Amino acid sequence: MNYEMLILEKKDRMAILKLNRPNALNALNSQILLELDKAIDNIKEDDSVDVLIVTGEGKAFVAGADISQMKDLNAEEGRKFGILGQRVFRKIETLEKPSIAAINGFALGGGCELAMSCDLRIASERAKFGQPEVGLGITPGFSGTQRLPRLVGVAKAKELIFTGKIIKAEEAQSIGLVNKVVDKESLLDEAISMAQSIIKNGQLAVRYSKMAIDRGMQGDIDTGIEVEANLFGLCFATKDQKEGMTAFVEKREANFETK
Ligand code: CO8
Repeated sequence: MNYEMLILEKKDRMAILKLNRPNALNALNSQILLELDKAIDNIKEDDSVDVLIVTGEGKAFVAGADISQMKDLNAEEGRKFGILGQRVFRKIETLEKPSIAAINGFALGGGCELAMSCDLRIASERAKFGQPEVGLGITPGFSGTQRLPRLVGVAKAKELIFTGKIIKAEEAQSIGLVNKVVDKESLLDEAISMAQSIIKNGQLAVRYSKMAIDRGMQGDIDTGIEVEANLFGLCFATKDQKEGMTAFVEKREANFETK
């Protein structure tokens, strides 16, 4: 599969997906969103991939949805464009495999929303975050109004969205928007190292854990607890559970089947 605006590299059970439209700070137009959609399908189906890393080429992660493309849209076209981005980001969020956003620079508007659709976020110290849409006369449209309050709490999300202010990586970490801030040079290595720490474990257990957390966070706690009980039970039908526990008892490293 050839991409014009993405670079997809696979190695060591990881897929590294780089948005590659640096002249427009990787702004999300329909083409790049449709390419992202295809790339996620490809990663979902590829059994050689356990973890997805998303990053950007150049000085931006993503500086938002493409303002030039959106400028003259009518209400129906705007709605459709919003739904396209929402659908692609939801596909990333619901991918069984864990995802890490390696945020190399500006993550504004749709860029912040893309980062939030990943499970984990590592930021370069130069990264900047914000939902500046109200300054353009629109609301966040790729589910930022839904994911930001879930990540940082309602009051902080309202502050960021109502003021449109841009915050630095350190502040993003202090409010829980990013997991870790690292220097610019080591960003990708840190993301790869985090991916490796995930890959060494039983992948079915990782995926079931993701499913339990996500289902639980979106519903009531009793349903979440029931989901956990069922997935926990299911683990005992896997070779990974037998291997993981046998390896512990035999005092050796586990060698998981799903690797
Ligand atoms: N869309 C299109 N082009 C962009 C975007 C963008 N979001 N951001 C930057 N670019 C382009 C610039 O136009 C410029 O192009 P050119 O060289 O042809 O003039 C090039 O990228 C480089 O940008 P700058 O010269 O502006 O670079 P600076 O380093 O001076 O500034 C900034 C960097 C501060 C990031 C600045 O580019 C900026 O403010 N960008 C816009 C940020 C923004 O407002 N983002 C939110 C967009 S709205 C959104 O994401 C909504 C998502 C949901 C949509 C739902 C649709 C219905």
